[in-house]
Amino acid sequence: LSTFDWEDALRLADQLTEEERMLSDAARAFAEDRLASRVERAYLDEYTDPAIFAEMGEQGLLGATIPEEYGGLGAGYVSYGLVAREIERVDSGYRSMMSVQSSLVMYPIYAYGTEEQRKKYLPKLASGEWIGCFGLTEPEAGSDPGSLKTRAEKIDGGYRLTGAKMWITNAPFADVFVVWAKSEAHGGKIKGFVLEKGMKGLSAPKIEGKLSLRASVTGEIVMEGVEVGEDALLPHVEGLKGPFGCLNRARYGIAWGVMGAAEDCWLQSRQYGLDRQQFRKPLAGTQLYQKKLADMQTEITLGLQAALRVGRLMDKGRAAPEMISLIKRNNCGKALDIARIARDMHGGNGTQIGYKVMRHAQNLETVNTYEGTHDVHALILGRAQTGLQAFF
Ligand code: TGC
Ligand code: FAD
Repeated sequence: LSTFDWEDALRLADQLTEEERMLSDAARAFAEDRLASRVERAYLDEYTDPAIFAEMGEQGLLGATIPEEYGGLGAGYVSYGLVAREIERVDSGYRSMMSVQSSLVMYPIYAYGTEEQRKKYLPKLASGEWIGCFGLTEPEAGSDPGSLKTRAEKIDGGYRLTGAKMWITNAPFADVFVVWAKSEAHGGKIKGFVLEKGMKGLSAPKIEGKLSLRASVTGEIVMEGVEVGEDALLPHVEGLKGPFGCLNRARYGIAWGVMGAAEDCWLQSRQYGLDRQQFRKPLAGTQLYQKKLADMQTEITLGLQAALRVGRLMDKGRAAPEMISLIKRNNCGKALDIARIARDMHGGNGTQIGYKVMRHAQNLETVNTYEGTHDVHALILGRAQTGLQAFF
């Protein structure tokens, strides 16, 4: 039998290719050097530095799975997941910024757009020169996006869009807006449109006062009769499967990302327990403390292993959306539990920004909610095994 590496209990690293390990190491170095140093101030001030996009772009971390001819790395989905894990080890908000740009803006333009749209948008989104956002959710359509109300009317040479989107990551400083609307010219079916900052009737006010993901800006998208040409339409998809095709990829990345945040909480808690003495012994020498550390290690190890399995299947084109629901739901729920317990294990210090665990716990509240809540993914899995839909 071999020795046990407590930090990598099932030897995840051995299951990666040399290229995957290199990209993961580069993402970790970037996150430590460029993101870790600014996150506390950003979080306290509820400030998002738009320069982060260009810095991520320089490292090749935006649209990693997009082919090189459009500015991506042409990397696989395991690589994309490893990047998400390293960025979210620092902060879920920074991972949000990266995954919206990559999976929710670049992917639909690549998969559903024309060659002209790909050439116009993808290289600038990959470099971070342009920032993108994805508008699906509305004030009255969250878990049920099929009931969205944004309308695209047909006008001479294009469309007129009217409606409002809510809770949109990156929106207040976005240059490119991928929005989903019911199009009268397509029998009322959902179609995707690419809007640009500065269009008449388009605005994106910031939503103030979030107590979660404070380093990632969130806004509304207000469309008051925004007129666009035919070239704004994403022609190659119709219906809810358009936005869901993007969400499959982003949800998969989140399943890796949250494990990064959970690992940070676990490692912080272990070190804190070794350093902190109460009752004349280290906290880490108590049975209760060790049980919590063992639970964290177990859930993180299993969650990463499951994410790797789904990533390998995605790279072979064999992953089903329900597999992604399973890992998104499990890993978000487990990461949130781990962060809350880590906060408790730090006692009073756990409330301080410098100990990180409470920031992770606050962030993971959102991550457990967006891209399909914990319960919505349970209903997707329940429907798959019973054949009965329980949404309504
Ligand atoms: P349903 O009848 O199930 O499906 C309607 C059509 O969509 C297709 N479809 C999918 N296609 C591909 N992948 C998937 N995962 C798909 N899920 C559904 C389906 O085949 C069908 O196609 P067709 O051709 O037959 O019409 O739809 P429903 O209305 O019953 O939906 C139910 C439900 C709950 C599953 C779904 O609406 C859901 O997942 N709700 C959650 C909403 C959500 O995830 N919103 C995310 C907003 S974006 C966001 O949060 C970004 S945060 C990013 C960040 O900052 O990191
Ligand atoms: P609701 O759908 O109203 O759900 C409220 C509660 O009811 C939840 O617990 C839910 O599980 C439960 N529930 C709902 N339906 C059922 C049911 N049938 N049975 C049982 N329980 C049910 N959206 C975008 O389009 N783009 C973005 O970039 C984006 N970024 C976001 C960033 C942040 C910080 C946040 C907070 C949200 C973001 N979202 C974004 C929106 C996000 O996807 C939604 O908040 C999420 O899908 C849930 O919708 P809702 O908030 O309307 O909650």
